[in-house]
Amino acid sequence: MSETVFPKNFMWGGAVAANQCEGAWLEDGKQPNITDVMVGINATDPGLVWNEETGRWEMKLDSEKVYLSHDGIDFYHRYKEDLGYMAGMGFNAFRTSIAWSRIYPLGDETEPNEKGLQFYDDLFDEMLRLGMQPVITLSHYETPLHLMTEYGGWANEKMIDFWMNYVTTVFTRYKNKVKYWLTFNEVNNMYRRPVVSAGILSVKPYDKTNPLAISEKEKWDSYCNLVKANAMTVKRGHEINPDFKIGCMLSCSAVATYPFTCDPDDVLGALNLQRISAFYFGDPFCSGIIPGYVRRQMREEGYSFRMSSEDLELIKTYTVDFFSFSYYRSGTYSKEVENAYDTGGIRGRENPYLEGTSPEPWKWPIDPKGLRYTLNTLYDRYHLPLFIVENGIGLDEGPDENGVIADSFRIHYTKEHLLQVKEAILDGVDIMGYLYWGPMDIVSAGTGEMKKRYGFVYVDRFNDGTGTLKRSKKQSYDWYREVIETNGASLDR
Ligand code: BGP
Repeated sequence: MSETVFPKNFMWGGAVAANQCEGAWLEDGKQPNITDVMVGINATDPGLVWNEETGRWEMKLDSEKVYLSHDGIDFYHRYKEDLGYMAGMGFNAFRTSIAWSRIYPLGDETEPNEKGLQFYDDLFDEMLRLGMQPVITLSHYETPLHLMTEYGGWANEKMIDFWMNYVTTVFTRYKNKVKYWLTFNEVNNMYRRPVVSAGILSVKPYDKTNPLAISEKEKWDSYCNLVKANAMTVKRGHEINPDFKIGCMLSCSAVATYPFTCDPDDVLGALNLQRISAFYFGDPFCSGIIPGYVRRQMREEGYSFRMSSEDLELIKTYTVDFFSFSYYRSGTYSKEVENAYDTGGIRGRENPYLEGTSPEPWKWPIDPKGLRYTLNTLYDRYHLPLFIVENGIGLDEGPDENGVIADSFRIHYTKEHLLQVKEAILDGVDIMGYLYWGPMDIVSAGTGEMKKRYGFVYVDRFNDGTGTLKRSKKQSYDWYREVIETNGASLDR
């Protein structure tokens, strides 16, 4: 009996996103994407103002704010050093995104930006040279801003053509370098963060003081366009390279939503939350259907569902090859309280049975068994290979007087979650791999800060934008290296 439960071809590594690490936000032809006008995707005041003259939203950054993502951790210029650190841990896979607006800066061009294409050629070459499979997200909250201000983003079905032009370009360009593709990062967060998650702006706004205000019609039009585009992406990808593995990518912390009591209202509420937060995209992407509970929600929101029979046939035929997702924490549903949400998932009543939460100010609940629950729930529902492409813990930490970063809490968090991945493998769940989120410190998605550090590698940059950008190993670096080297066997020691 081999010393480990993890399959020998298990993909071990880490994940980042272009908008949270590359920087170079306007370099080599790149134009802004929606995250470039926000300090974190939870921001309630994006840098957009309505111009009555032009009848458009336009970018207006706040001089009082520090947009850390504009320089990120300078991955655009330092990726060889960073990938060297990743290779030092023995990664055989590395996830990042292609910034759509490096390839088609405005989004509606017919010809791509060669400098943008060349950057990702160089990046993927380096990953392959170091023995890492690229796992590439086609859009990680990175819709070109011009497509949103000019066309309304995904609320406009023209987006499907712009998207397919982009996807065809990068599938063709990298068809011999990239095998694993993810479509829309956490697009299911549309239910609470539609502007960033689904790349939508209201071009006929009912509230010209609030760019985040979109109508139910714009939301559901976007949903239908995204579901169709996802199927067309799978179709096109397999035409360009039949060996491509194309997966969806959903935020699934909210799948681990527990009923706070055995009151049927809490049980039904928890089921409904799983549906409206994750399954409403998982079902079309994986099972090729628009489920009845979605059509009921549409009806109750006054939206007349109008997908043609050809489109319904398309989404039925071209479902994804695997299901990838992020998991950070679990939550509870109680009919007694108003539930809140952030990049980690639902925040209802605190679960008294968990070991605790991450430190202030984020206080994300720590629930490793929630990952085993989520893996089994998703596998039972979709019977597709599952790929954990985000799991990690953000901590406010720094070097001690000897320059050591003793991040034992990160080792604890990651070990406990990996032990539950092992349990799920023993449960018979087909798991492709585990990519730790933020293997080097990068800019937080939710809050746009550097203070929330996920990395095994520390990056000397701070919320005020100062710092040398120097990289250094934390104690968890060698711990994770050994986990990979032993293919998970060291977890049991
Ligand atoms: C997910 C995003 C990632 C990542 C993660 C952690 O929603 O896909 O971009 O950032 O959240 O969230 P945060 O950075 O806010 O801690």
